[in-house]
Amino acid sequence: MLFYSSYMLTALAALLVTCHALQKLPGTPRLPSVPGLPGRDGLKGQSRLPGLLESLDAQLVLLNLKHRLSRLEGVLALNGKIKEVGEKIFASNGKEVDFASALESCEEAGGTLAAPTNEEENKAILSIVKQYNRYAYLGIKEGETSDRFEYINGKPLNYTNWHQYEPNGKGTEKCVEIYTDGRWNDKKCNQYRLTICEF
Ligand code: MAN
Ligand code: CA
Repeated sequence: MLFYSSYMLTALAALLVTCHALQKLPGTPRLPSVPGLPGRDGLKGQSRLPGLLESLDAQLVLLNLKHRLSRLEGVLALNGKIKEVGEKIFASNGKEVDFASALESCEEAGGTLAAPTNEEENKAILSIVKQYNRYAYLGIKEGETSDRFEYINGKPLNYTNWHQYEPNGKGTEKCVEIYTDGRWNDKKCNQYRLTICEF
């Protein structure tokens, strides 16, 4: 998680205020040259200050938003509402429904069903499974025509954690559940399982 110190925000705000003050001075404002921005001679008859101010203002707004978001993430993580791994956020609504309904609620919320692509993600999903002490469906299905398990976006699996002797459904168990030990089992899609989404 990234933290933006209030010092950085204050420093940027101070710079912005200084620039505003400079703009009010009589005569053409003189600013040190900024790498990547056109020099004074590059813009005939107009100051590049307004553009610079706009860009600083946008950066300050962005920095503020990031700072606010990271604080919100901190609160949600502290309360055990979300698990963050890399760019992914995992969360559950605590509901046990069949595969199609679980996928639907995840998509309605702007995410999709959680599908671990490595051990770290599997552990994060497992921590939610343990929190509720309920098996959960993963965002993995057996292909319609192929007999291979794949992510629900159709991409091939790059990580698996099958339980011993699984998958054993031979085409009759097209969904995948994760047990409370983190191992996977191919399973019929009409069972009631914990909904865990990724965002
Ligand atoms: C049940 C089902 C199967 C699973 C076996 C394991 O029959 O959950 O999907 O493979 O148990 O013993
Ligand atoms: Ca099975």
